[in-house]
Amino acid sequence: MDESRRPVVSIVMGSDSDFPKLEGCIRILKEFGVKSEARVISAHRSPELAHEFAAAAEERGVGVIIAAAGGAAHLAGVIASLTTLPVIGVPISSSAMQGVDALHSTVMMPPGVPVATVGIDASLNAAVLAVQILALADPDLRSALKAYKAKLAAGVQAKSQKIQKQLES
Ligand code: RP5
Repeated sequence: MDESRRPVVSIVMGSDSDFPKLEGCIRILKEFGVKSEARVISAHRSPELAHEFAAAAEERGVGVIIAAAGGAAHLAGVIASLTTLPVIGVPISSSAMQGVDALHSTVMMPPGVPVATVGIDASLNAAVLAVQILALADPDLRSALKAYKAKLAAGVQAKSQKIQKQLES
């Protein structure tokens, strides 16, 4: 594959029904200019594919894996058991338990096999964390992250000013 087109972040999800919850993740990675790919892989419905994917990811040049799943969410954990790449888990609120089940299934990993778990449906944070990991070896990404954080701070200040104006009027 043409090196410049290799995905650096691989986003995997348990079902296409999870895809709408990954909109924030995809947007942030695009904003930072980080190449990504998205795949549907199920730890339970397509376990061989999950194994194949995890075993080959590093060799394909993937740096960080973001794994999103709902219900009894084992996708991130299974992938983390088969690779030394950092795996970020996104619990999805797709079941009757509104993602609490997926949160516990994703975060409660055994010692030695971590999954960096973000909040329920918090795929945007998964992307920011992925960029922060990649930024360790990329000064341009580090600068872009500093600008992003400065924008967040400016947004808070603007909200504060808006509230103050409302109180004064
Ligand atoms: C999980 O089951 C998926 O990650 C999804 O959140 C949920 C429902 O999947 P579908 O029945 O919509 O395929 O494995």
